[in-house]
Amino acid sequence: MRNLGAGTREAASLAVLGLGSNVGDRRSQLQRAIRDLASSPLEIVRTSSLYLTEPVDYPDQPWFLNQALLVRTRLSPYRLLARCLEAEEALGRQRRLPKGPRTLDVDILLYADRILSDPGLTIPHPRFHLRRFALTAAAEVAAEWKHPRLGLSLAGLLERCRDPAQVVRVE
Ligand code: PH2
Ligand code: MG
Ligand code: MG
Repeated sequence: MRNLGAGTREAASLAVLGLGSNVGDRRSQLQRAIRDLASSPLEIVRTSSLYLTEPVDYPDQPWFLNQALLVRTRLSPYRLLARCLEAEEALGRQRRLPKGPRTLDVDILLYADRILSDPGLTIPHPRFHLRRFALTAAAEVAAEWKHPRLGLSLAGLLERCRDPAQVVRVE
């Protein structure tokens, strides 16, 4: 593995992370996740408001608190993903049901202008541009960021979003 420690010449990249929680004390879990992520080789540039959001895909579960982070990091997309999964595990996430209830979910929504479609990692996140809960928070921290596949800004995608699921700003 490449050494990404002190002295690396790797340029830092911006990324947008989507956080969600719908089990336990959602607000404090998101706060803990942000503290945990900030202690990794990752700088948190902007933090969105918190949004109380109606569950999508699998409706029979509690409402989520969702939030987005604009971060700057020298971690590669894969190492950033590993860091996101570690943050989930630190909060005791168990995966009983795909898309079901969880203490913490951390997804990479965007990573620089990268497009990746690997079995373990798709960037941009394949559905976030269709989901009001993800787009609303992401557009708050990076409104002008152009989606590299779709060529539209997050603000523009949010304007076009037809997702009827409710999203309520709570801060
Ligand atoms: N995450 C899911 C499935 N459904 N719904 C909302 N409102 N917020 C989420 O974060 C969410 C979801 C799978 O990751
Ligand atoms: Mg998710
Ligand atoms: Mg996830």
